[in-house]
Amino acid sequence: MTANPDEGEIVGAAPAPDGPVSVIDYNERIPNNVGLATDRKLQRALESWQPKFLDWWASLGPSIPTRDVYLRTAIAVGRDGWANFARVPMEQYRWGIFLSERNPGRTIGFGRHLGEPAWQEVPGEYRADLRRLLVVQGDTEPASVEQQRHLGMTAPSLYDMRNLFQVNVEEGRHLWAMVYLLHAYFGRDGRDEAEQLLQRNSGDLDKPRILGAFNEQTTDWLSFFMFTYFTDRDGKYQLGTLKESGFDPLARTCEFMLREEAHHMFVGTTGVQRTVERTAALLAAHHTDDLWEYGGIPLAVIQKYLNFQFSVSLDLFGSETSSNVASYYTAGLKGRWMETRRKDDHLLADATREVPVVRDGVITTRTVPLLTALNLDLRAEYVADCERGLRRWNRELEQAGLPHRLTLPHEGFNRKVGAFAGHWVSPDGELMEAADWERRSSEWLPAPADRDRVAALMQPHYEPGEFASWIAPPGVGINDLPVEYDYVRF
Ligand code: BYC
Repeated sequence: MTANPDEGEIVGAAPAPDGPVSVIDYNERIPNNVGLATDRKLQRALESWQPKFLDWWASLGPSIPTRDVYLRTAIAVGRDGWANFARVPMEQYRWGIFLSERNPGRTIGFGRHLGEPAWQEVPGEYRADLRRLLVVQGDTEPASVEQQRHLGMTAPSLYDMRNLFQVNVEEGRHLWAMVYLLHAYFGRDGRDEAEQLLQRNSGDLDKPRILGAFNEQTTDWLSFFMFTYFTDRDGKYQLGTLKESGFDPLARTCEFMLREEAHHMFVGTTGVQRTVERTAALLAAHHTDDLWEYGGIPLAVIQKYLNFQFSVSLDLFGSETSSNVASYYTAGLKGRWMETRRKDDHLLADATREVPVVRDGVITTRTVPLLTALNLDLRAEYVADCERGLRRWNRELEQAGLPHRLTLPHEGFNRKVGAFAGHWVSPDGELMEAADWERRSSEWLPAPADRDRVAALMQPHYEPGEFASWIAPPGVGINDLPVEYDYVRF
């Protein structure tokens, strides 16, 4: 078993359970650990949504036909033991509803209801806000599957293709998680929202997905790795705040989702790392930045992809100052990252924070009530986490004896939401005129020519143990299997 200390990710066999577990019943039409069989009305409602989900998966899920894939499926929800690995035909994957164990004594950890018992039902006054949070969260899950649907056609190896499909089935399950909450707790309008989650589609001009980054195309595997690194990481942080929610079913749902999310982070961190490793080896061997002819991706292009995905992911945190986030917090709906470990009053009524602002042609700060700055509080935690991966990637360059380094662009670069929207900031943080910025943007963001050259490298490699020229093989396989195992069969 191999643990990745940065991510808490386990890539080996599932450990034996050592805490309370609730076993998931796979004899049910919808596998679950929420006692669905005892609520006939809810069961019928979800069973009528299920075929629509399967139709959606068939038409907008992975487009490459496969016989079976070596996938991990949750079999029990407990502290540790929960994953089972097997070869599964993708269309027979058992999506289900899994919540972490209930802690009967749990109380609300922040806001005006601090110390009150966590809610098992939706409080009427917060119904609209909670529904909105669930819908935004739920909307991202199928969106990412849609964005990634053609990537199987150009997988750099069977190992990578398997990881893509693992991410996809889990995003599908995360959609189930939100749909369960909408059906179980929001009646008719929850059911309507659940329908809409399958009707909006990524990039659709008439019915796009709600958040910007989920309407961008994931055109190639470098984009995919950057997406799983930067955008899935937003997911990790947003789920972390919802895990603190006073609405207990949401908290328990997110807690379990976060366990699955760790694998997505792992795919991103190691995917970019292996790409950089290959680039570093080619750079060291050939002493030229133009690596295309050697089958590698130039570091400058990797940096452009990074700049793009980081900046669109920062937009996912909303504005630096937001009355929405203040009311979510005060109401006890959405907490802070690691809320329970924070040593303050968990009310934040008098606290303040500096937030960035562009004023009179300069980037400066202003002081606002902390409550309204909680999107920035979360974003700052996220950025610090992003830096950790960057250090890992830069170690590859260091170890190859190269002076080059990857960097995160300035928080104001390429932003469409918040204080920097409508301003033109370079990756170094220089405020520019729009025309100058536009003229230089192809130095900073992937230009069509860069994307074309990356796309040209994306040749599929479907022989076990074979890897594309632009990426190094991983150190270990999945679940203690060899790297050259046939993780996907056709
Ligand atoms: N695009 O007050 P503000 C994941 C809207 S990823 C478009 O600053 P707020 C995953 C905003 O809705 C995690 N619109 O925003 C990853 C508001 O509209 P209204 C997903 C945007 O509410 C990979 C207005 O602008 N989960 O799980 O404080 C693969 C004013 O905004 C955007 C969540 O996000 C945008 N980027 O914060 C698979 C958690 N940003 O109300 C999955 C749930 C803002 O005026 N969502 N707007 O009509 C939330 O907590 C909050 O809604 C947001 C925005 C953090 C998104």
